[in-house]
Amino acid sequence: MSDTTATFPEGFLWGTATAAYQIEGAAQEDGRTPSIWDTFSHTPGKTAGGDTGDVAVDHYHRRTEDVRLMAGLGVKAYRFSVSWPRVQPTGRGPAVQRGLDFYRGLADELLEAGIKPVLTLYHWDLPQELETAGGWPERDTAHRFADYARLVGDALGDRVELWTTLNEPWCSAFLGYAAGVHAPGRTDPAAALRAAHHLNLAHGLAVDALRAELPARAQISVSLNPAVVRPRTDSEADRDAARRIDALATRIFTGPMLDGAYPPDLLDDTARLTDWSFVRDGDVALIRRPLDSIGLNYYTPTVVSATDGDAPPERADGHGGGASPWPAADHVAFHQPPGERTAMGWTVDPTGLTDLLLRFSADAPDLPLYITENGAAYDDKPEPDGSVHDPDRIAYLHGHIGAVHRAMREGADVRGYFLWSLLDNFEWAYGYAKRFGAVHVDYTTQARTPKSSANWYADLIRTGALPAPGL
Ligand code: GBH
Repeated sequence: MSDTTATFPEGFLWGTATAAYQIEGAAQEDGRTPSIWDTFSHTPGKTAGGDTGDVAVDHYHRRTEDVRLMAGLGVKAYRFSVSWPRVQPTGRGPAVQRGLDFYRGLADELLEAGIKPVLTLYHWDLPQELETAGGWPERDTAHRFADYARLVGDALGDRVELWTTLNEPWCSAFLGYAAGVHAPGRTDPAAALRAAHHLNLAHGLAVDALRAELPARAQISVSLNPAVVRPRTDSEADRDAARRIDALATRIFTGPMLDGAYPPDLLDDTARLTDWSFVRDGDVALIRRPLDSIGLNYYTPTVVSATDGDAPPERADGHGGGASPWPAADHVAFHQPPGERTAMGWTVDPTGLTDLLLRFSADAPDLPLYITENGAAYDDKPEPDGSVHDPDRIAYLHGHIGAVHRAMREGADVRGYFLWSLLDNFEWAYGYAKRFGAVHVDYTTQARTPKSSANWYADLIRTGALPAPGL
């Protein structure tokens, strides 16, 4: 075997990932009530083309076919999320059995197919009633989340071993409450910081709630999207801009979750917006609960520089001239890193993934790591014969899975990789215009067609070896 072939350990967990609101549809069936994403996507001007998740890719009715599709690819694990308003429509009170039955049935079908279910409790679909009561900026929402975690833990603890509390709390807090480009679409940076704290608290309370419900073999994790922040130059000002963004993107979560404190520099940087008095004595102890692993989602790095505050910062973060997702960081400019881009406009840079893994490996040496999301959108178009060729996606995956292997060679304890996404789906504010799937979906017929990347991924899973580039 040539030394350019990267071989992964036996038992490495090769998976695919999705999220409830992006794929399920059936928005009004079996007792489900609106989430903040139903409200947001039905508000004119919030999503591309006015797209909504009402139907999405109809996974609620095509679950069995989708599991069969994964079995055909030889996928070892499937990361999905539970729709909170399907299970607990008002965000309070007893569970709806039909809602839980859907996920119990899904887990059963996965287990029968030899696929490990990996369950995320929250991938952004807060029950609208809880937002109406104040949403994540309100402390009570964290307690509601712990109750919900208990219900789901009780219903699925016998079937699911791998649990994730939150997916990307950064997006929930800062895209949802500061930039307003995600639901609930608010643009209040101080509220976003409160939301971040209450998401942290929700995570910690949910870990305890799950531990109380789940058998001892269960593993509990959280999926973060730490920005891989690079200063544009080595100047002190640019390095300070990178430090500030790192605090807002990553250490605001890992500080309390892993280290037991909010970073002092974060508290200083944001002092003009809040005195952080919403953090009560004892909160950080509630947040820092023992975890079994960390999930990391990675797509592209972030390059920043300091501006003098006069010129409007060049924004390469997809938010145009709108409100910033970065509270109290107006003098930080975001730059498009050079290189090839995906259909999202995100630069392809696998070195960021190696850096991310090595950073977490150094900062949390006792915790195994999973890549819980990585992938790319491209403008895939079916050939006349219906087949879909996506060499760009294969190259992207090749580069990034190679980057995972590189981090492992340098000592990172990486246990699995989840391709985002199994299917083309509702890409949030971008609607159906951006296709992340390894499997193509025809949005008229709902027909599923594995793209060439799906077959490439199936070969990788089968052999456990990443061929040298070009093979
Ligand atoms: C993930 O979000 C989601 O978990 C998943 O549901 C989604 O479909 C997938 O990725 C693809 O988008 O421009 O300032 O927001 C990733 C969201 C996008 C958040 C890039 C950070 C860069 C900084 N990330 N974004 S900014």
